[in-house]
Amino acid sequence: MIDRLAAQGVLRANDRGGYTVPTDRLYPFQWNWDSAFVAMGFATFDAPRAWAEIESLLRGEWDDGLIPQIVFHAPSDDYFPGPDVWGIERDPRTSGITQPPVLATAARKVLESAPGSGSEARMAAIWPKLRDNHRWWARARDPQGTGLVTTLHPWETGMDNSPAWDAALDRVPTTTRNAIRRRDTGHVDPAFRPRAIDYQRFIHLVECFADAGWDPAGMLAASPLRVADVGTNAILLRAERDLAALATRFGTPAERTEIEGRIARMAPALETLWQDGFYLSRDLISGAAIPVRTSAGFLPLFAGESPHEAALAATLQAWAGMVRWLVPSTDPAHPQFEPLRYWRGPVWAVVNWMIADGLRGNGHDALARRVEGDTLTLIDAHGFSEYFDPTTGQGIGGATFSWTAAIALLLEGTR
Ligand code: 9WN
Repeated sequence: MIDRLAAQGVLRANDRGGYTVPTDRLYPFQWNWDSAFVAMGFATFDAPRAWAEIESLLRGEWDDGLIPQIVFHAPSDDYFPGPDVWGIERDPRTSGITQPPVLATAARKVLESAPGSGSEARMAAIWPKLRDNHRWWARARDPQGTGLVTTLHPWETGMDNSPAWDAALDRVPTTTRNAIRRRDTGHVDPAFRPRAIDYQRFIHLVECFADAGWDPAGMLAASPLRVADVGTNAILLRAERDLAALATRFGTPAERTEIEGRIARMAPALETLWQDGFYLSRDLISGAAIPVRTSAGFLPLFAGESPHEAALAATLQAWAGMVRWLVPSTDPAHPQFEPLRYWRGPVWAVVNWMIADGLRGNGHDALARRVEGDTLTLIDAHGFSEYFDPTTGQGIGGATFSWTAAIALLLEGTR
């Protein structure tokens, strides 16, 4: 049994006054997709606080509609790279890249879980910002209108050191102007974190974008890493569908038509990522499919109805035969699978929640229950850890993690 009060306590303890840090010390600022999940978690017991989470994230939105990966509401020396490495002068200070766009999905869920009590007014107030953010994705990251958005940094995928990015990252130089002063490895065992060379490339990319003046067209042109991430594209398509539903009440008919136009482009484009029996990200520099199966490849189920639901369910069953706990972040049969190292193998509760939702939406109730049940059992046994070893269940990374607590609250009651 999940201890609801303990889960609520994690969110309360990580509340820094209207925004929630992912966990104490390791991540001392507000992160984009973390806060979307956190808002849904808060909505299970405190709707006003859920809206505050969304509103505080949106205070970081840029005039052009970018919702940054990180909003640096208050200073902290506990994390690298801090605001000075990004060098972006605005108030509040932010990073200059983004993360998977779960926010419209979260806003819809918060609204539906707590109708009344001021929710409609708060939704109406944030509508223009959500709308502008979805326009930003289309304009800044798909200027040709292909239906697939481009990701420029592994941090934008939220799955930073996934083996899916290894080959694309190999082309990124390791030189940096900034000295790399990692703080994460002082909080967590380095064996469970990205490697030093990954960080050199992560920072090289940040400096490349700073040199482009954070201008979207300049960044796209200059970036030595450009991928169509299946996870980001699936999450964005789902978010567009949730935005379209919100538009019927909060937008204009023209805005709804505009969103439906994007959906009509994106849904078939997502299907072009189906290759060799799985959804694979595409390297947009080489043009080739990235032949690494990861948990992101199940997320088109979360985007809507998939013509490949049966094959995906069969693949997930096959993975279940290779590890004890679903869903490992990398195919356990892949040579780069590492059960303890961050996005190279461990189970992440937020990804499980999206996959389970997608399985259910595609008629695979039993498998959805298996994924939800594994998630709850892991949290029960090992606490609100950042991620879990899919072979032993061990909780790894930061403890008392906000998004893990949020997912526990969302899933409690499903079994
Ligand atoms: C960089 C906060 C974030 C998550 C990401 C996760 C990790 C940051 C880091 O932590 O990324 O954004 O420094 O490792 O990969 O998904 O949003 O929890």
